[in-house]
Amino acid sequence: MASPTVKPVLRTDYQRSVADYWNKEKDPVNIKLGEVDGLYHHHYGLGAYDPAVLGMGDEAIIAEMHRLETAQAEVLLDAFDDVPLGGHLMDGGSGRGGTSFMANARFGAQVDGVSISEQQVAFANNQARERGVADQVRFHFKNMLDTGFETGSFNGIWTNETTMYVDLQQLYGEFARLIAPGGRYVCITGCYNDLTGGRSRAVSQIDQHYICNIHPRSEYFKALADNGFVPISVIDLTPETIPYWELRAKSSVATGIEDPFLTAYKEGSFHYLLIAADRV
Ligand code: GPP
Ligand code: MG
Repeated sequence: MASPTVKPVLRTDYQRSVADYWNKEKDPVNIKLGEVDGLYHHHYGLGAYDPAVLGMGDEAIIAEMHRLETAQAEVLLDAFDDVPLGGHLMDGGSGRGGTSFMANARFGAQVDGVSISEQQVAFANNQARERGVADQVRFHFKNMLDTGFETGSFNGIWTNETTMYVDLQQLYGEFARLIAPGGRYVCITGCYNDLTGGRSRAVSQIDQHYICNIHPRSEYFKALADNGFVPISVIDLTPETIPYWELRAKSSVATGIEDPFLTAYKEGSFHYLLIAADRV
C-alpha cells in the first residue's frame, strides 16, 4: 500500500527564507541574555527597569533586560490562570524554548513546541534534556499552519510574537482544530494600528528587519471570530514595553531595530497587544 503523502514542513520560498534566518541566528541580544539563567527567549520585555543598572556595566544591563523578557512570558502565562488546563499545551513558534519551559514549570503541563527552524528545534530539545524535562517538553520541526497533531488534543495554545510570519486565517483554522472546546488561545503580538491607515515607515522597517509581515490590529479579531474563538481579554501592553526598548537602546547588544520600535510605539502606529480567546 502506498504511504500517505507527507507534506513538507517548508512549503514556500518565503517560509524557506524565514527558516534560513532563524537557523543562522546567533545574536548576542538573545544568546547573552539566555546565558543569564539558561532560559532563552525570542520576545521582548515588559515592565520598568531599575535605572541603577545603567551605572553598573554591561552584565547588569543584560541581566535586567533578561528579567524583563521573563516577566513578559509570565504575563502571557497569567492569561491561562483561570482555565482548566488539563495538562497539554502547544507553543506556536517555540524558538529556543524559553516560554515552553516556563509553562511546564508553572502548570506542570506537557508542552509541545513547533518551529520551522531545525536549529531552534535542536537547541530547544537539547535544553529540555539539560533541564531534565525532555519527557514533558518536546520541540518539533513542524509548520504551525499544519502541525499534523491530533484534533482536539490541546487545552491551550499560545503564540509569543510569531503570528507576523503567517496568514492568520490559516493559523486560527489550524488552532481551532487543535484546541478542545473550552480551551484557550493566548497571543502576544505587535500589530499596526488600522486608524493610522496602513503600515508606517517604522513598522515597515521592523518587517524588513525580521522578514515578517506585521498584521493590522483588526485582522486578529476578524480571523479569531471567523474560526470560533471568542476574546476574553485584550490588553494593550505598549506602555509596558517601551522601557525595555529604552534600556535595550542603551545596551551593548542593541541591534539597530530599537529606534523603529520606539518610534512606532510612541507615534501610535503600532501596538504591543495581548489577546486571550476561548475556543467555543
Ligand atoms: C523576535 O524576537 C521577534 C520577532 C521576530 C517578531 C517580531 C515582533 C514584533 C512584535 C513585530 P527576538 O528576541 O529573536 O528578536 P531580537 O533578536 O531583536 O531580540
Ligand atoms: Mg531578543
